[in-house]
Amino acid sequence: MRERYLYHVASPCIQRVALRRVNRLILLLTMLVLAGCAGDRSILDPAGQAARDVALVWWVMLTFFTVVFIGVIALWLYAFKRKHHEHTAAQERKIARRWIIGGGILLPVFSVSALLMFGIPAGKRMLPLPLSEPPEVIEVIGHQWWWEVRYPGAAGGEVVTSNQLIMPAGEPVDFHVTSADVIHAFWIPRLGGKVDMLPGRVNVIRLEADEPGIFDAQCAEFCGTQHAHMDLYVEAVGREEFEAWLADRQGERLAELAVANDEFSQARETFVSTCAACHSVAGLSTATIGPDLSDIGARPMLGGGVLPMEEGAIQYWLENHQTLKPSNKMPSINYMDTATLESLGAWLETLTP
Ligand code: HEC
Ligand SMILES: [Cu+2]
Repeated sequence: MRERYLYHVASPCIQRVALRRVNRLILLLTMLVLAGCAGDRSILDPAGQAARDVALVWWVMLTFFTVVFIGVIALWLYAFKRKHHEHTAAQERKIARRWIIGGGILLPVFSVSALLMFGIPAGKRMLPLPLSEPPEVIEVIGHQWWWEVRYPGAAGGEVVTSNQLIMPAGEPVDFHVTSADVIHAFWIPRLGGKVDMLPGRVNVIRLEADEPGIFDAQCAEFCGTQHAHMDLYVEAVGREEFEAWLADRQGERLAELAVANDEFSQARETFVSTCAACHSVAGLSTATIGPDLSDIGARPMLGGGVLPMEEGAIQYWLENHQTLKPSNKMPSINYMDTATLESLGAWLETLTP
């Protein structure tokens, strides 16, 4: 009785409706999956040779495994359909051996070798092999939850910035990456990679951007509660613009900038007494517990992407950073009055080299 009832419910009409729903769901899922194929963080939208190689490996893998998948499904269906044969025990062993050697040894050896043929050259391109002209070196150090970026080769002496990475376009750049605390990972999806940032060890990856442009990057190894708020702004610019950007950030010029406005002398004093133990501003302090703030006014965002930089944003960060980015490593400074925070914010905003 119950069975008959169920049969009745699942009438062709209802089946069609269910099928339409399934179709719609598949369409929706496909759209969601495809939405990941473009955009600022897509490996399928490469902007450099290393990334193109990685994308090629991806397409080769997709094609190869689609063929294998269809093959396995076809065999599976065939196994259902074919007529049953009586085999002797010896025959069965022989058939089983054929499958083990063919499907278990030959097929994997062939497919893994074929993949390595594409994978090894792609990996080699990102190795720091000797070049006739040594490439620009940029050091990137991961912190919970921000990025320290250093340019040891800058013409007038080392340049330091945070949460932004400006690189020359159209030439290889060696990134020397490490970590100050836990394991992070350095990954600019549209340029290639990625590579782990390990405390106590420097890993090197060579990347190149074909053209000037802005690329998104994000820490790619879970590193604690605020891992998701560890964005890195990456911009590739022409060689000349790059040199000018570095020259603007020479220690002396930044130190002049920090004391340029007399109206902010109070804010500077507050900075030296309460912030300088963790932050550096060239000419005033040299700490590296928190991000270097010497050029903070010229950055596109704050707190690893929790706030876009605009007028008043720094004050907003100072007042709300523990709600914007809970348990980040900067202690709450809510005990300070609004006027102090406002002038601190306004002064920091003038630090635009
Ligand atoms: C105990 C160390 C410490 C002290 C003291 C401290 N900070 Fe911070 N600050 C940090 C850390 C760590 C971060 C990074 C937080 C994050 O994004 O995860 C930070 C982030 C910031 C940022 C955002 C930087 C960026 O690149 O987006 C600003 C601005 C800032 N601090 C200003 C201040 C000011 C002004 C003071 C003094 C009133 C201060 N901080 C005191 C550790 C400190
Ligand atoms: Cu992380």
